[in-house]
Amino acid sequence: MAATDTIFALASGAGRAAVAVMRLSGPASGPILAGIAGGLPPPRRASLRRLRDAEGATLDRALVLWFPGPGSYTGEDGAELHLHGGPAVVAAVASALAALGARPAEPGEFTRRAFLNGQLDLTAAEGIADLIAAETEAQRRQALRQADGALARLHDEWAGRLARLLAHQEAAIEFAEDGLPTDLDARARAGAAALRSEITAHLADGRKGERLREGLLVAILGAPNAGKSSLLNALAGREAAIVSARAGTTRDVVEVRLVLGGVPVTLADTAGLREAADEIEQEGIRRARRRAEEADLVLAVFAADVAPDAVTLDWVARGAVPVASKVDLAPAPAAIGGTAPLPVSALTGAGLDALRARLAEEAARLAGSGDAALLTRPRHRAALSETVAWLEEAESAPLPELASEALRAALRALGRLTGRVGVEDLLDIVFRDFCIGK
Ligand SMILES: Nc1nc2c(ncn2[C@@H]2O[C@H](COP(=O)(O)OP(=O)(O)OP(=O)(O)O)[C@@H](O)[C@H]2O)c(=O)[nH]1
Ligand SMILES: [Mg+2]
Repeated sequence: MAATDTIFALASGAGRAAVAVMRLSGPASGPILAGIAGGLPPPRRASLRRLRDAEGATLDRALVLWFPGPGSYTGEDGAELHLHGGPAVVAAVASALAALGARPAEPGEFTRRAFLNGQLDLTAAEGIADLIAAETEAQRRQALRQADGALARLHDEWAGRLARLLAHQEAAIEFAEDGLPTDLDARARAGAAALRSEITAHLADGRKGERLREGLLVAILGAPNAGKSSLLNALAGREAAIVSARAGTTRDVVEVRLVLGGVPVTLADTAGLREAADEIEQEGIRRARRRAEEADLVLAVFAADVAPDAVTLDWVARGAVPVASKVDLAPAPAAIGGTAPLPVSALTGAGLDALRARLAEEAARLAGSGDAALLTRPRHRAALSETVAWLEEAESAPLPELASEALRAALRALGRLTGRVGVEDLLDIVFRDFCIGK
């Protein structure tokens, strides 16, 4: 349903800037633009205009653009005002727009309207939100790919196949009623099995897309005094955590943000693990364990001049990357728990480049490079998991009618990915070119 009100918002960032972009969308955009700019400019061309309020006082001289719908971002009539970027200019123009009948937009409302007007699907809208939030190169690539419709195309291909399977299944039911033999039921079920294994393979992506979107968590864990905080500071390039010769210095989780291999990484320094008497330290150790459990990757740090303790060995056995610190004091052991540790010294800087390279490699393995059409949100995973469950149901349903119901439910679940295609729309398309002689 088309929106009846006209909205405006500052499209550029708040605060002082050379240019501020005010955006308008909705049915009254044309009259409002004409009112403030002294007439409508030609469509989609920048024109320099004097903007005036209702009393005729000049507000600013600005570049204005007129975007008649439906070929606009939102699909509605819209406009842009490229103002001088001072807060007072922006405020004056905003009140003039409000006086002409527009209202301030809610967050995301322009893109919401674009979705409701069929200009983009839900995954593309999410891609645009991610593109605005992207902080690293790999995140930018992933967001752009999704905004360009990579996930939507995958969805369309699967939905098209599923709709055909459903059409076959329904034809099988009708032919059976007419007493005609057919293998349509068997074909539909085999097709469901093939589609299910394809979607399942896509779900088994190691949450790469989600990890890249959210960033990775790397926890530094180890015994007290192992040199964990010194390592965090060395990697961060600043004294983020307190370092001292006293065991049990770090009590809370200290986090720094890094970019490794194009992936945003939160590096968390934690309290040294030991049987602590002090209740503050005990709480710190509890937090350290919790952070490590949540982490995508754990660095198990031990000092090269002290044999690694059982807790460190245990984390290495669970897949943590062993790091031998303080190698300026003693050589690193060749292996601990069957794995060669990475030798580093926070004091001399030895081994830090190799550790950074290893972390970048792990980040790429865990989060990808943003170059594939991956699932980027839990809701994508939920929609596809439900689709898979219904497909399984369709394969094993005892009656063709039940298989047909399950396929219909699978199509509905899949449609939630893009929020765009209803089951009935797809069936119309399929039945239009699916001649079954009836
Ligand atoms: N020689 C040498 N000393 C180091 C190195 N890294 C850390 N140290 C020293 O080891 C001691 C402990 O360092 P921290 O970084 O505080 O160790 P930690 O693992 O964070 O200790 P807790 O927070 O108590 O668990 C300090 O006296 C550091 O100066 C290193 O690479 N070489
Ligand atoms: Mg510490």
